[in-house]
Amino acid sequence: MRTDIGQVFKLEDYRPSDYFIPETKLTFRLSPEKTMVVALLTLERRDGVDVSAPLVLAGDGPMRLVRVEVDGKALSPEDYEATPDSLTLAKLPAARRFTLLMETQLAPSQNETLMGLYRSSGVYCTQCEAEGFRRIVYFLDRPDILSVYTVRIEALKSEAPLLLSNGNPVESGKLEGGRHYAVWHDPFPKPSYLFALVAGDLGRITDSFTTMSGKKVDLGIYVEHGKEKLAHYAMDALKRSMKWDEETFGCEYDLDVFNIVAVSDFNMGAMENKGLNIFNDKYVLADRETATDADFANIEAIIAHEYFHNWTGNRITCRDWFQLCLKEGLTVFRDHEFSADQRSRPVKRIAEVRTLRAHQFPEDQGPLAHPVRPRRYREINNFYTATVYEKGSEVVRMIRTILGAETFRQGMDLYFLRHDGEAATIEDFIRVFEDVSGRDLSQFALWYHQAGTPNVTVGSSHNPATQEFTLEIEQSVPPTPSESRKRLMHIPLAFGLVGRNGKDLVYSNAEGASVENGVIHIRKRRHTVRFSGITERPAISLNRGFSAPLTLAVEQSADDKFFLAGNDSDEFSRWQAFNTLLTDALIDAFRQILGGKKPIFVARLTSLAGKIAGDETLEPAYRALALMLPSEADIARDIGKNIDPDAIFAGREALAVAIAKENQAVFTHLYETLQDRGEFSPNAKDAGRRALRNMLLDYLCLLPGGAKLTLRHFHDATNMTDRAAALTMLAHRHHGSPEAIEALGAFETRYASDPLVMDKWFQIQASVPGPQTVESVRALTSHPAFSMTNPNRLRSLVGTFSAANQTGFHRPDGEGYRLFVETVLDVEKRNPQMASRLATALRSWRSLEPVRQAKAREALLAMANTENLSADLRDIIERTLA
Ligand code: 0A1
Ligand code: ZN
Repeated sequence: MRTDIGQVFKLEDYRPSDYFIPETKLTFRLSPEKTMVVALLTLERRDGVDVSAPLVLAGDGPMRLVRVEVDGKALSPEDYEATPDSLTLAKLPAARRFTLLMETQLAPSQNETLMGLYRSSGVYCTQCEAEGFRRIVYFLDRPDILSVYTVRIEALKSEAPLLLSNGNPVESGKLEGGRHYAVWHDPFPKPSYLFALVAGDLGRITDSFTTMSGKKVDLGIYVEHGKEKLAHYAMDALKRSMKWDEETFGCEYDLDVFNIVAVSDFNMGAMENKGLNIFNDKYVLADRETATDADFANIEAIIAHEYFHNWTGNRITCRDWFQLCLKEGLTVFRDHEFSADQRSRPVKRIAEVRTLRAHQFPEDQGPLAHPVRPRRYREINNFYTATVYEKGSEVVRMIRTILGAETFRQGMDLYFLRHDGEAATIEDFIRVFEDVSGRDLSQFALWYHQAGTPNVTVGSSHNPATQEFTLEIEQSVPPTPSESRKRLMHIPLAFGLVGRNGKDLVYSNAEGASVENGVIHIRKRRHTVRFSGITERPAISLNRGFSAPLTLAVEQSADDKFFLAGNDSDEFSRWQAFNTLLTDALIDAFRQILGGKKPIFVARLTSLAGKIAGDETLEPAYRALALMLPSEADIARDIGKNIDPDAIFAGREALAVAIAKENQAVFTHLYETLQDRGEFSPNAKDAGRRALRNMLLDYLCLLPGGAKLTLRHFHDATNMTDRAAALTMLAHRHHGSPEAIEALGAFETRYASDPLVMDKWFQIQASVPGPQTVESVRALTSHPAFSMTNPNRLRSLVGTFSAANQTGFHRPDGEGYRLFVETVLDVEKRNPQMASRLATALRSWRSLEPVRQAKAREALLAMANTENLSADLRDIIERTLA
């Protein structure tokens, strides 16, 4: 484990390497305890670099260096200096090109970090992003070193009949002693983080895809034997992704084969290794019996995401890790667009914004805030964040909003043309859009460079005499760690002036800001924007489609909000209007409860929920999202400080009950009519119907007889979506009832041998609200299906408890935090990356009320005062406390 040495990496320190590695030849002789790796590198000194310049290669982990040769001649140990994290060669040949051979010895079976070469259920696999390759062999392990790889893998055929690496297969054959080999060659120069190897005994499904230029690509998905039938949805998603990328961005696949391997021990979702994507099996395996509609949608999105990286990430990669958003933000944008095209655009947009607010906003508003393109880091693993990914995607979306779809596409074409085969920067990316549009995007670029969620406040007035409608708009960006003074942003604010008939009013002129194609461009602190020719006072619909990731405070009457919630032609803003009304009511309820009062809700609000539920002009998936109350975390974020999670919970439950009571008849009727008929399909339409029906049940289960109704739903379920939804309602809303106990038991018996489904069972129990859940989570850590070493199990139980159970985790006596600290420190010994991800659950500790805040601080200090913390965990803890 790399312990913290306090080294800070800075963007401004970037220097090109003195040496390049045009060619890399690797031979792996695989064995669980003793794997030998021979790396033969062709090195090249950069023009102008002195022959005396030392070559410093990066290393990490318990790898043993057994041999070093330069130009075929063995070096003795005094000719080089090898430490666990570097190999330095000071005396090198005068020739510009020379070879370096290194042999290392590894023990993949002992590797619990899940970085570098490790074993998952007996399968050899690798994870090299960001800095895992250096755990295999010393290397210039940085993304701007692009090399052509040839990989030979040797293994016992009985242990590993399957031998995969990047690129195209070249050769394979038998060896002595029951061993065999395969050689792979990847003609596309790539950085080491995209290297991959898989060897093991796996089942597979195959298919093919013919690209737009008529080239046939062999597709393979490899899974545990017996799980092949669960991989067909992923295969279908892959073929749809390949087609979509050709049609939408002109991006064609470039190798003869494309393989995906599902493994059960994986720190993240998946990895885009060239031609050989490695996936967390959670994002590959699915059928109606084991996967929810949300799982299907995630699989589709992640398969697409990794595939899209082939152009945005692999063909054009990042110059350094500060540019991570260059590949991630852009690729998330692309996968979002793909899902929007495959499913429902407005529903997808609402879901994206909910995720952004749930994960990125708290990050941006807390101690871990950082720009989309950070300027410094201590541990790059801690920058695979919602800011880099999700906000990074929003920034790309804003570029498209500003330029228009057509010019945006021209910019993307230019990006591919100009930078193919390169390691690029955010500046390169912005420049292509400036070049195709002739616009100056320098102020806009602050979205990449400045952390924090901008606040925009808006007031309005209408003068019937002059027929003028005026908006007073003001922007501010709150201070974030290490950036106290902020510059003014260029904010594209999409808007509509909605008239009494629900249609947007047409104005004759707008002044005070540039207003183009339904977008106000805010660039100054204050703008007074005057629209002329406005005969009636409109309701203003702002930030339509969530055109910019900001928090918006509009001075607006309740009448206008209700009007927009029923009439805005922009579906996102219409959802937003109702959601704002719900949030306002929930914040008010929170205050009432803290003041010792019973919250009351206006009938106008609760009955609107019934109208939306039954509005046949809206698609069911949309109605389901509208009826979903803001989460406890959403409410806490909007309240901002002095958070008492118990009061938030009580207020939210009270509103749910009020809505259920008000609409019992409508909801019951709809619930009956929406019942599943016919064949199961995970398509968006059927999933939407299930989502609405389960949302209605979520209310009905609160009424008398609700537990019985929900138990019937559970037993009648013919798919995992309905079964898991009913189980959640019983466990959360009828905790400890005979119905809940029966359903939890039945689920456990049915799925005891399916780890991915048992994850749902852990997740549901870890998120049961209330103080008793700490004890049940602790008890569940001894359940036979649980494992402290498997990231999916850990995330399901401890991750869910700490990140998604507000009342349980933030128990006022600090017991939730104690369990959390124990687990994080235990996990850290094996898998620092996993530990530091778990540890981010305390990032919003300063917004808690004083008693909980003090306990949370104690927990953070307990971790901070632990000796020999990994670089990963120390970085998170110290920034959280700073
Ligand atoms: N590039 C991957 C994310 C990823 C990053 C680090 C990993 O190491 C454990 C794994 C995956 C993606 O964006 O999907
Ligand atoms: Zn990615």
